[in-house]
Amino acid sequence: MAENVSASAARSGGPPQMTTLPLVEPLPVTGIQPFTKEPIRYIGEDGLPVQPLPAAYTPERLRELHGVMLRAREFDRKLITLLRQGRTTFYAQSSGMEATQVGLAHSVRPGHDWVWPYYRDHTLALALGVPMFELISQVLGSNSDPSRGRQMPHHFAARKQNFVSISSSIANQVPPATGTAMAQKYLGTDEITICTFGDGATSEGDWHAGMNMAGAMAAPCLFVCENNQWAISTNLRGQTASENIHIKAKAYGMPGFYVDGNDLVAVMEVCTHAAEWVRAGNGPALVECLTYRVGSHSNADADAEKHYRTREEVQEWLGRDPVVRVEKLLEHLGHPIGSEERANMISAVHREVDEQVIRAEATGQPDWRIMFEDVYADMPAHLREEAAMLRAEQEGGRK
Ligand SMILES: Cc1ncc(C[n+]2csc(CCOP(=O)(O)OP(=O)(O)O)c2C)c(N)n1
Ligand SMILES: [Mg+2]
Repeated sequence: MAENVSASAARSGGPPQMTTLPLVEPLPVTGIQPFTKEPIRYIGEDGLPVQPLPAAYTPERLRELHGVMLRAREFDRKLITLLRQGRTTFYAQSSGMEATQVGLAHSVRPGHDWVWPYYRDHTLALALGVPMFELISQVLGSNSDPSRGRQMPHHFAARKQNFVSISSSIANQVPPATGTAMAQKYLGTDEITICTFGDGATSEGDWHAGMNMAGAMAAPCLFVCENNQWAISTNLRGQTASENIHIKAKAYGMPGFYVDGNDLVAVMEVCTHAAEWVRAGNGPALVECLTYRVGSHSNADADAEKHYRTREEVQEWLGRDPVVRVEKLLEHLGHPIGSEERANMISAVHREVDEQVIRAEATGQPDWRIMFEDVYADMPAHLREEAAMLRAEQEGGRK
């Protein structure tokens, strides 16, 4: 297929030939290798380093990153409250997955690289600098929502960060992510694409199509599996007979990295290494972050423990809290976050959310007319007809 693309491009005088059939080259020795048996780890569960921390992880930097993680955690907590108050209708928390998403953000150049996220990636969005106001406006479907109430709540997009609109359909972001990466390569840019998905997504045909094509075309795409071990009520063993997810990368001709997704430093190091490998023109890479969703799947299954998983399992993973792990590391480094300081940080996030909710709600609800706008330059006849019908209904209702 690669040859066909190149041949047709040559005939049409189109874009330059793409490299065909990339082979997995041995990586430069950096300590970070693909296809490890165990997840790569820098900070143990007790907060002690299990290998030397790179010099960049100063206590100041770790405190800053901890603040990003805690902000996302408390954002989740507050948004669940909004949901329970009936001010929005859908929310999917990412609590427990902060190290994965904040760590991954570190390897992205916001507004330069392109991100095809999935629906649990608001922590990634926050870490990439998407304003909380935009996220809250989207969840509320207010006038200040960049998608103006036309998307399902909690399905964000952020133009400035090249953060593509989230789709509810599992894995259908994967083929277009590969397409984006192919375009980046054709155009000779130094951009890369980052595509995220859950463990459940790897069972979809779209996932295979996107991964296979990316491998065959050596597309500069970093695929990141946020393996939280559950796809609603299906656990990882029910999802695949493979020993893990990253091993599947071998079949697509790309390196597969395995990382402890609750270890911030490990995710940052592995994702940065993988992104640099992709950026250097080696083709795609897959990173599997092993983590856990400690909350419910969404408000559609509020009582997960009663139905498909045990309270003990959740407790075990709560004991591996990625935010607490950074706190333990800071304590070990002699820069602890005191309980009062932590409480103040939490209050500040709660205030921030409250302020942004008030600000977003004050912009009101989008007018019904906008559903017909921004789609076609010239509105087709059938839409003009529907708009006229709705207008008549609205005006009739007002009498
Ligand atoms: C094509 C498709 N099939 C089924 C669903 C229903 N569905 C919504 S979320 C989900 C689980 C996905 O799990 P995973 O990919 O592991 O992501 P997680 O929710 O665990 O973060 C399913 C099956 C869907 N949205 N789209
Ligand atoms: Mg999952």
